[in-house]
Amino acid sequence: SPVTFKIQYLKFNIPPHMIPSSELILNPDGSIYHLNLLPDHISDTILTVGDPARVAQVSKHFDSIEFETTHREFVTHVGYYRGKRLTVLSTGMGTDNIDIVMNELDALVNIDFMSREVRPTEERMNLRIIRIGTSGSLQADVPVGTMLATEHAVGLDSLMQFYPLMETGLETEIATELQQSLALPFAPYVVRGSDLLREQVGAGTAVGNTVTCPGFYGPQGRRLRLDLRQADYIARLQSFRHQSAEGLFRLSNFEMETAGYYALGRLLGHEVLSLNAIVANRATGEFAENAGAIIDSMIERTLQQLVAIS
Ligand code: R1P
Ligand code: URA
Repeated sequence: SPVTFKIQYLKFNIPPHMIPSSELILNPDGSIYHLNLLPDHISDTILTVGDPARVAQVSKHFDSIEFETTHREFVTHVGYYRGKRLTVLSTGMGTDNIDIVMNELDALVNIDFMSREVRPTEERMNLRIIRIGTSGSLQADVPVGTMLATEHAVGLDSLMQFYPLMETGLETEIATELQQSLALPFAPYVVRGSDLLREQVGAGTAVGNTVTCPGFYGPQGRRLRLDLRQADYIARLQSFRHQSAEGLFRLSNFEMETAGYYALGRLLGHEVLSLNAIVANRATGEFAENAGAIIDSMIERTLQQLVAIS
């Protein structure tokens, strides 16, 4: 409980409002533990990509790069695109990495590293975080080559077992029905992303609902040598529908990070948008021959939109 937590701190002479070194871990140069970044390094708009090699695919469009760093799978380039300061950062794969990225990005702007205190509410900053990732479509009418902005994300991973995410009535309804329809032994979490960012940065792209999976093979219904627990898992996802006053909800695509971003964005107060380049179609069995070109055009489009709205 919070009381036990405080008592434990006092035992070691740590004032309760200070975050101890074992939780806010800083490197000898003062940078945050995994991302290797100092607060001054980042901009208020951050583009995130899964693949470390995709960072340069984004920053090659920049007018100039002012800072670069690499630590594990986290590669960061900070620079200017048509006068706008942008950060592009790779996250690696999976929501376990998104837990690290979102908490550390938030710490960079909302925790004072000197005093180790959370900044007062009026000084807190809301970041704009835009994921540019690849994804597999679940529906035949969302073909390879589509650029899709996620409205609702469905988390099949366990990250939200550890945080008190508040879901809306609609999100809870969808989660409950999905658990039944998929016969899952656990409840998924459902979370809507930033409407503002989707309308601005995602303008002109398809809009869909994204399933975030804790794996690429079994959790996305792929079979190489292993059988799945449920042979009709993909069919169940494809045919899931929820009718509400807001319209008909269906699932459009699969990937591995979006629900973690949207849930932590809501909890921490950052605007988050997930953009998906559809490179596989699970209804038709296709994989894009030109995945690199699809991602390239999504990167260019996103950069242009960002400049147009600011
Ligand atoms: C799997 O191949 C990876 O591709 C997708 C998934 O979310 C997962 O990270 O995104 P990225 O292309 O951004 O890595
Ligand atoms: N990324 C995924 O996670 N799944 C796909 O099918 C394609 C890209």
